[in-house]
Amino acid sequence: MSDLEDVLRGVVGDQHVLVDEDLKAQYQTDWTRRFSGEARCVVRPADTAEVAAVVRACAEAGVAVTVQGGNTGLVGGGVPAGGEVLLSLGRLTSCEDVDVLEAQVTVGAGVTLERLQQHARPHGLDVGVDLAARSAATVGGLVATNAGGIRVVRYGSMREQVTGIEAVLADGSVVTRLVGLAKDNTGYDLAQLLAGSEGTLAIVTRVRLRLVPLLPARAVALVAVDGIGGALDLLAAARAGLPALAAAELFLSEGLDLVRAHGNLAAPFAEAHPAYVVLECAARTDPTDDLLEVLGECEAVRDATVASDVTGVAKLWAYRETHTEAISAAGVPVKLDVSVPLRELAGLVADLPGTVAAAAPGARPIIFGHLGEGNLHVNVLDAGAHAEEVTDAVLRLVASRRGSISSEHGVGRAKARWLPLSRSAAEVAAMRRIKTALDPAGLLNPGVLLSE
Ligand code: 2HG
Ligand code: ZN
Repeated sequence: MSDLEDVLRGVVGDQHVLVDEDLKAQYQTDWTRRFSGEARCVVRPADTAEVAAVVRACAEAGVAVTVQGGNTGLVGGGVPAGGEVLLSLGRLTSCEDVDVLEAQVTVGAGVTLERLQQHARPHGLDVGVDLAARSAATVGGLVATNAGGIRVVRYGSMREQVTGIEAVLADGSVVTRLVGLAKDNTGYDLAQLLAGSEGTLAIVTRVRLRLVPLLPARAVALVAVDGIGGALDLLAAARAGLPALAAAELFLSEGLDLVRAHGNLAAPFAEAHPAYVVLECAARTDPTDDLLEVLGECEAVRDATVASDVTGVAKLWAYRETHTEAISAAGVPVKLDVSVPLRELAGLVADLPGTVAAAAPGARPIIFGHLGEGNLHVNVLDAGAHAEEVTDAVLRLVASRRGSISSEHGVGRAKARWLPLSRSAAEVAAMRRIKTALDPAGLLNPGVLLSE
């Protein structure tokens, strides 16, 4: 092929520049099958120096770069639009020794969340972020998208775990700040600027992360409630009464029916209920008694089942964590990820079915998510040719309730045109100026986050 591919082969080795269609295929389509685009080639560098050399070569050739981690994203931010070099960071798997004194660790962008958990846990430490895609999602992608997941209620999003970063800028220069000082007020915090920037400002190649105490004793309750009002009453009681609270998740009866049919799961309760909350407590010693006490005192609880053994805990989590795969098995959904202030949550959930039906007659909204943050995953099945109308209607509804059009999955390509619903003109203009300053030629992830 052309000169650029030859230069890239010289940097990463022949076998790590993929040009054959069948080899490129798995990188060009996201796992939900909703986004795909043709990459000029796929390049798999091994370390920061190789990433920098690849970026320099692309910059010289004027060819844009799409950055990909574990390809578990949900907004098309890691697949090409067409013609880009696809930079896959899966080989950046360095794992430095866990620094037990600082409770931090430095790892490469391609390390999966599961591998990182396995690396930290023998030292009595754990990762503050956890999510269902843990076996494939990589640290670089988690940071670039500021991923959330099921522990945000306790430890915050990925951004809160980041204490240092190494990244390659659009001109191929490298910024490295991996000491992880607990206090450091020496100007702009580049690590925090890059967290959540979706690969549009720089390519994250290594990350220093804060670790949290490993809490081996877990108690999980699956709780039936009458609706969102009851779920929020339970959340308030759990926040006030359970210092060990580690997760507070939500799903509704339609989602339960779907995951039960998909996974052949038993009904958790004798009767069906409108809404269900998963509460998890994590501590050094068994937190079950505290959990039972709070459930016993909360009037919103209609029924509850509690587990603290590994198998029982996994069984209860399956009702929540298998939503994504059960939905994907039922069809290709419109996937929206929104958040509103908690006081707006009940109104939003009440309005959603009507809004969806008006945009796409016969469509089925499946609603679940992270209760603690007012973060709903609105997955709409059977929207047919009306995906755009559903997206527009739901995102406008969310904006009218002072919400965010992207709570934890990012904006990607999927929602770039709706960004002004959540960000003022002045904010978007400031973002564009930052983008232009760091990537004047628009080489990194064009079309992601900021529409072209
Ligand atoms: C989750 O919370 C993930 O399970 C995926 O963020 C959400 O599939 C989705 O829409
Ligand atoms: Zn989620």
